Amino acid sequence: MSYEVSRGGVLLKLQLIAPAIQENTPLKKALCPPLGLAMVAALTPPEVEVSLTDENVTVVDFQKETDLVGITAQTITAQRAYEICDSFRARGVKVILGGIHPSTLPEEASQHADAVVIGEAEEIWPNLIEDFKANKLQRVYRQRERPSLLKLPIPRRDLFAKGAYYVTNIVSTTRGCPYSCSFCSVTSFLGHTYRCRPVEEVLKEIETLNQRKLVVFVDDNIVGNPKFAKKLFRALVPYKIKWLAQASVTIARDDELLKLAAASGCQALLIGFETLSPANLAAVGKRVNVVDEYPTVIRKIHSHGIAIHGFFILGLDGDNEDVFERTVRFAQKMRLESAQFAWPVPYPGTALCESLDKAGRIVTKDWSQYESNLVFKPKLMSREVLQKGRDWVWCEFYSLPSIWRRVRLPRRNLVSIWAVNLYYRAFWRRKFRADKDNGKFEPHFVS
Ligand code: B12
Ligand code: SF4
Repeated sequence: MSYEVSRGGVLLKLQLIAPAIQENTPLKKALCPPLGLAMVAALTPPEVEVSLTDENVTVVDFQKETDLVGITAQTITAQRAYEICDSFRARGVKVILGGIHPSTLPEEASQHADAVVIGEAEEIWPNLIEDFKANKLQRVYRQRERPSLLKLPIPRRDLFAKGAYYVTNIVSTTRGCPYSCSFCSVTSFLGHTYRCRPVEEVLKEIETLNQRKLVVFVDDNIVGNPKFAKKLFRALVPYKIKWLAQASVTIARDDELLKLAAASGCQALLIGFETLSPANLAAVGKRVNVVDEYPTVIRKIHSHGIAIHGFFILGLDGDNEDVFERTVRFAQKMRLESAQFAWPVPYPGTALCESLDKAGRIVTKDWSQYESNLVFKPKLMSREVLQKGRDWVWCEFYSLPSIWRRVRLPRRNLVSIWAVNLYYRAFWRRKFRADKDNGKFEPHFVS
């Protein structure tokens, strides 16, 4: 018996949910909305009524009339995703899990869902909906080939909660990465090949954005294919947008590319420098980076008026206790506008996870702790030293004298850059205060 017949021809109601990443939600505002779910919504046949709940900014309504629930999960949200799955299933509602974590650990996800979607949804989702309607849902749907990025539908941004995000204009133009850094989930999830959307289709999507002032490209590396990037940047010039994206250091090796990025409205690049140690870089397989080049890369990018948000990892296997001071002084000296300092997180499916697991160095597989807690034993220092050192680096980098020294000079977007710095400063101060209340170490703020 088909689903329409059993419901007397009524519309099918699908609820898509992004689980909260932290306690004390909903927040007044989150950074950005879940683009993956907006894409799943766009892939859904028109006879299905779709709603989208981002638990970071709204409460999940478990009583809402719903025929099918689709939940996305990263590792950090997996635990919460499973709780939501279990609640809906206890009410007899069928639940589908998708996204990077269920794709990596489908057997684990299967224990909480009626079906698991492994990989990108483009080719799978419409068939899954047909199976659901015919009451023939399979346990696992696996993407056979990486979907082409040709003629992708436009994500259903109309489903995002209004006024709930700092940035709503997030756009994806490419998928995959030719590199394979041991700590990164991207290659195993999206493949080694770098797939690009047709530039004309990206432009059409940009034209649908409500206010196009600031666009964030969520690609892992906007310049992974320089030919594509140049075509995109040239085409963006007349749109007069401002944009941000992640990029590799290679952008500074190609003057034309860098010039075009600046001309097309690039305001800031998020760059994974990761480490100042060539041995660490080799060990994690980040072949694209050359440490000696970093100062030139930074100066060149700055000379085009583009700000840099640096990503650094502290506590890699070649790091001893001097990594903290060395890294923060470098980031300060180079006047990075902002930066993040993480410890290695052994996400399932990564080479890092496999090697640490084999060596018995992973201390917990409670996914909710991945990111917020140190979940592995570092090689050349104790866990406590890494914890304290990482916290000290954040305090030092976001101390007022440090912010002043790094960003005082007249430059583009000065107000936004200060706002980002003060946001990070406030965020970490709050966290350290909470840690102190819980009896944990509280680092000393320089000011
Ligand atoms: C943009 C982005 C962000 C943004 C926005 C996040 C958001 N609200 O969605 C911000 C900056 C806020 C962010 C934060 C974080 N991120 Co992030 N982020 C990304 C990035 C670069 C792109 C994601 C994206 O939008 N892709 C485009 C959309 C269209 O694709 P998609 O989401 O994968 O969805 C497709 C499929 O996965 C599938 N799908 C997804 N969900 C579902 C659900 C169902 C039911 C179905 C059927 C299918 C399906 O269908 C979609 C279409 O094909 C990815 C890297 C990557 N390439 O995946 C990292 C990535 C997802 N982030 C990562 C991490 C670690 C984080 C943080 C924990 C970082 C931190 N230190 O705090 C936080 C967590 C916050 C959170 N949970 O929202 C890791 C996750 C690793 C893991 N195993 O969990 C990734 C993979 C980066 C990496 N290098 O490893 N992130
Ligand atoms: S860290 Fe960057 S370069 Fe390395 S695999 Fe991930 S996306 Fe690619």
